[in-house]
Amino acid sequence: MDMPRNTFKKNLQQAQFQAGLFLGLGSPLSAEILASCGYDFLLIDAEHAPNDVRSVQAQLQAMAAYPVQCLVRPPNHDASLIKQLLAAGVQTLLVPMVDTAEQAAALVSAMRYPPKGIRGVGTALERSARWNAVPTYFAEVEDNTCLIVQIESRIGLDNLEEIAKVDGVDGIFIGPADLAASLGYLGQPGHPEVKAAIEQAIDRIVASGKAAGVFSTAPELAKAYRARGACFLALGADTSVLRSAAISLLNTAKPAAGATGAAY
Ligand code: 3PY
Ligand code: MG
Repeated sequence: MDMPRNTFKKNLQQAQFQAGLFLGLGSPLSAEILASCGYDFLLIDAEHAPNDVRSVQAQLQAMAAYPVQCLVRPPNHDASLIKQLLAAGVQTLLVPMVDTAEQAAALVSAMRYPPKGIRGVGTALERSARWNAVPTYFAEVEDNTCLIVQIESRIGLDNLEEIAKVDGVDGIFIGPADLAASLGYLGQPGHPEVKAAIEQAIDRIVASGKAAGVFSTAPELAKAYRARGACFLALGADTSVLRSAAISLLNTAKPAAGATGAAY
């Protein structure tokens, strides 16, 4: 069989706009429902949501029949966890809390086979290579593997150009909630100072030649970040979509029964 294509990476290279949603429900069923909705990408979150390698794999399997790109956010930079996630068939990782070029380089190394990196070879056991059913796997794996690093701290912003220079980093994604906290605005990701910092970061990412992305649940912020040059946006999370839709429905029968709350 053919190597599964990483069209998310290809679209980043061509600066083609992509809109996505974070998945925190940990459910193959809800992942499949969302895969049918037309998003360009869905990101299974294992940083804040209760996902492990098995639940990630089950959601990838549920979404495999749909033309949606599946990303995963691991909880940390651990190379052996990254190895397991890649083995499960994840082709794009979005890694949180990257503050330095050294951290970014270590992540690239974790995702590449020797001699370029440290990823172990075990394709007979891996969904990534469809258990050796993909004859071109080793020739095509690097072109179909994508690393997005998250910058979400003051120190990460200070090091942005150095991080962007790392070969193998395909894109940089700004996390407004953590960045707001780092800048002294905990719980205020839409604060004007945070917005200004994000816009400057987008300018610098675009100038570096790498793709820029942002998590932006407020439509007016999403619009502003896109206009500034961000080419991939996460528009929210399944948890918030479920909660706000449930509350809106309840409000049709019992007005003002509930408030949706923040969506980050
Ligand atoms: C943040 O806003 O900190 C995030 O990581 C969202 O993706
Ligand atoms: Mg974050």
